[in-house]
Amino acid sequence: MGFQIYGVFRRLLLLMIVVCSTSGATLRENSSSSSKKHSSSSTSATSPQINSNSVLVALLDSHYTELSELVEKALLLQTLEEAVSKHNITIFAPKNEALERDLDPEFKRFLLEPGNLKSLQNLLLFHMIPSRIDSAHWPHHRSSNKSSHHTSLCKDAFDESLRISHRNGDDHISVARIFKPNDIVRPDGIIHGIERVLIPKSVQQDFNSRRSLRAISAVLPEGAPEVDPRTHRLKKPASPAPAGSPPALPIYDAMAPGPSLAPAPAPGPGGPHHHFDGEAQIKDFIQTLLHYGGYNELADILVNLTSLASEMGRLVSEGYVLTVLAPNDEAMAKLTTDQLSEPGAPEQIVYYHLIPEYQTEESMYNAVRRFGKVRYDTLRLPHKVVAEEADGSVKFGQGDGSAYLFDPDIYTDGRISVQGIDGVLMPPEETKLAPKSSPPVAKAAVKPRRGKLMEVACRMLGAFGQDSQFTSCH
Ligand SMILES: *[C@@H]1O[C@H](CO)[C@@H](O)[C@H](O)[C@H]1NC(C)=O
Ligand SMILES: *[C@@H]1O[C@H](CO)[C@@H](O)[C@H](O)[C@H]1NC(C)=O
Ligand SMILES: *[C@@H]1O[C@H](CO)[C@@H](O)[C@H](O)[C@H]1NC(C)=O
Ligand SMILES: *[C@H]1O[C@H](CO)[C@@H](O)[C@H](O)[C@H]1NC(C)=O
Repeated sequence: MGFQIYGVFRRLLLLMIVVCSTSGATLRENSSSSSKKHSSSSTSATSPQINSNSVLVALLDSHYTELSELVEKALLLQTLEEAVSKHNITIFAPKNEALERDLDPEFKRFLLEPGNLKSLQNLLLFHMIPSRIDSAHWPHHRSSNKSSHHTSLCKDAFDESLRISHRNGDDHISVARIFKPNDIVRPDGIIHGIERVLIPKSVQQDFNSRRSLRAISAVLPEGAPEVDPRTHRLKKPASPAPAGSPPALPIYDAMAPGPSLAPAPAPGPGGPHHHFDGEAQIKDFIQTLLHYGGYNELADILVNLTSLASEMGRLVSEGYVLTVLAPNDEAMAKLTTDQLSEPGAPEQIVYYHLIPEYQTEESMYNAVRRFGKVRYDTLRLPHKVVAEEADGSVKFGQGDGSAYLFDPDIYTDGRISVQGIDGVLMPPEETKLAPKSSPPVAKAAVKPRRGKLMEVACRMLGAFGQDSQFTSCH
């Protein structure tokens, strides 16, 4: 009921907007002319005509009420009318829950602030592509040569294409699952329903710099001088570095000394003042990994087996950025017991998958296309990981030990980026040694489920009589 009335209201609103904009155009175009009759016929030829069968009318009338409301709030109707008068458009419409519930409330508030209209417009236009993309034409194979990269209507994201891919039995646009392909089909466009909001980097950056500015200004009154636990010297007073600028020390100076096989410490009460809440961001990305599916082993290692999650949280809190190359569960299952049983091996393995830079699928793909081979630093000094283009994707490592970028941009928030890969990477010298010293463990033994790393770690801890400390082992 309410819906129907709402729909009618919307149609009226659109009609009003169309009438207003055409008559506005008429006035503007013909201010010098007094021949009204002539002018009205001429404007109908020049200014965008909106057909009641248009995809725009369908959008405003659809169950994507949150999206259409935002399109109106962002004053985008006229832009879109002009777009559909020239070409078809494809709209990837986030379902209402994605815009209502799933969006970080702080981010949503940011978008709705009048001063941030441009960010809201960019965000919405990022969901629209200036051509007709019917689901019948989507690539269904990752090495398919059909171009699956599309540029959106968001001009500030011209270098950030949206990729349509097929994985885990579903189509995705960038990170969002397309749950209703071809939901609404009209002569001038198509609407596909997607499960989450796509956020262009520019908007993310605007938001992050705004947020860090606010966080820093909130912290500004300095308390007692602090002693740096790493150097045992007095911490320098907060440097006047601009908000969001990277920390002065290289990330290696900020890392905890030496790997230690220890469960994550319980979070202490009231943490220190951080510019960024790195812990929350890490938690968020691990939640995302778990929801995404197929990355439980890595999540388990980060959270339960080692203190890496809190270590990463601390680094991010201090302003460092990280890209996580996340091996999926299948890849993890192929690790041999020998590869895991050295003390500190899980940390060393994970450190080799952490790149102290913020990279997305897009930026890495562009880099390997442009430069051929790219070497990224890892947190496992001094080893670097090599990336190159292969089969229209990014391939890391070399030879047998290589892995494809398989699930791009699982999580990207401007500080942490998580890229799913289909293999576990080892520094070159170790890939040579590892298979020799350890015949692969029978594959069948690998499937069951507490992670294998967990098993090994629990066994080791058991041997040292520390079992009781490590609740996850029971
Ligand atoms: C939109 O796509 C349809 C079907 O491909 C085509 O017939 C039509 O001419 C296109 N419209 C515009 C404005 O390009
Ligand atoms: C796909 O593109 C690559 C190079 O970009 C080319 O070597 C390969 O032959 C193409 N494959 C098909 C099936 O066209
Ligand atoms: C950590 O261990 C607990 C208890 O065994 C388990 O319920 C939880 O899912 C694990 N966390 C992750 C991220 O795997
Ligand atoms: C408005 O009307 C005049 C005729 O008086 C016509 O020549 C012109 O095309 C119209 N204005 C514009 C700019 O289209």
